[in-house]
Amino acid sequence: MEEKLNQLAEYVISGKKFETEKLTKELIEENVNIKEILDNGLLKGMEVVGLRFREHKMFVPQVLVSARAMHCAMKILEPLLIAADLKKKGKIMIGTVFGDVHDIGKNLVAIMLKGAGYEVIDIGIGCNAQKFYTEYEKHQPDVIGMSALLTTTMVNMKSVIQYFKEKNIEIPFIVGGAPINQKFALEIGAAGYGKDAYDSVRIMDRLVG
Ligand code: B1M
Repeated sequence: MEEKLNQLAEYVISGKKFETEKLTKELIEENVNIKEILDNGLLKGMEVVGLRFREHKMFVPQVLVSARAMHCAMKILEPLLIAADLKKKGKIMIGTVFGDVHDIGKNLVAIMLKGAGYEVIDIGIGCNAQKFYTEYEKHQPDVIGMSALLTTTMVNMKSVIQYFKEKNIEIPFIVGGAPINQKFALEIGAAGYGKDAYDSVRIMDRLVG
C-alpha cells in the first residue's frame, strides 16, 4: 500500500490528472483509510510541489497542473471526508488588498494552503478594510491573509489591520507579496510574513496547526 501512496504523491507532483484520479479511486475501493490517502498521498505530493516551487525547481504553470490533479482527486474524496467528519486544520480567509489586481501569487498561496489541509476562503482582489471585515463576519476564519504586489497598495494592508484593531477584533494576519518584507510586516502589526506560498503554510502551522 505504501508503494501505491508514494505513486499517488508522484502523480500529483507530475500533475498527472487522470492517473491521480484513477489511483485515488483504486485506493478507496481497496478500503485504504481516507486520511492515509490524503496525508500520505495527495498532501505529501503537494508538499513536495511547494518545496520545489520555493527552490525554483518548479514554476507557476507546473504548480497549477499539480493543483488540478490534486483538485480532481479531492472531488472524489470530499463526500467521503464529509461523511467521516475529518476536520480541517483551520480556516484562513485570503484576499488581495484595495487598488491591486494581482492575484497569481495569492492563488498559489491558496492552493498550497488547501493542499496542506486548510480551509481557504478566497475573497478575491481589490479588497478594502470594509470588505475584509464583512467577509470576516460571514466566515469567522482563524487567520486573515493579505497579498499586495504594488508599493502603492502595500500601505493598504496597514489600514485593514488598523480597522480590525479599532473594532477590538484579535485575529492574526499573514501578509505577503513581492514588495513586502519581514520589517514591514512587523511595523504594521502582522503576525507573519510569507516570503512565498510554502512559507504561508509554515506560518499557518505555527499559528493554528
Ligand atoms: Co503588474 N506590476 N502591474 N501586472 N506585474 C508588477 C508587480 C511590477 C513589479 C512589474 C514591474 O514594473 N517590474 C510592477 C510593480 C512596481 C511596484 O509597485 N514597485 C507592476 C505594475 C507597475 C503594474 C501596473 C501599475 C502596470 C500599469 O498598469 N501601468 C498594473 C497595476 C494594476 C493594479 O493592480 N491596479 C499592473 C497590472 C498587471 C497585470 C494585470 C497585467 C498582471 C496581473 C495579472 C494577475 O495577477 N491576474 C501583472 C503581472 C502579471 C505582473 C508581474 C509581471 C508578475 C506578478 C506575478 O504574478 N508574479 C510583476 C513583475 C514581477 O513580479 N516579475 C508585476 C508571480 C507570483 C507567483 O509571484 O505575486 O510575488 P508573487 O507571489 C509570491 C510571493 O510574493 C508570495 O507567494 C507567492 C508565491 O510564491 N505571496 C504571498 C504573495 N502573496 C502572498 C500572501 C501571503 C504569503 C505569501 O500570505 C497571505
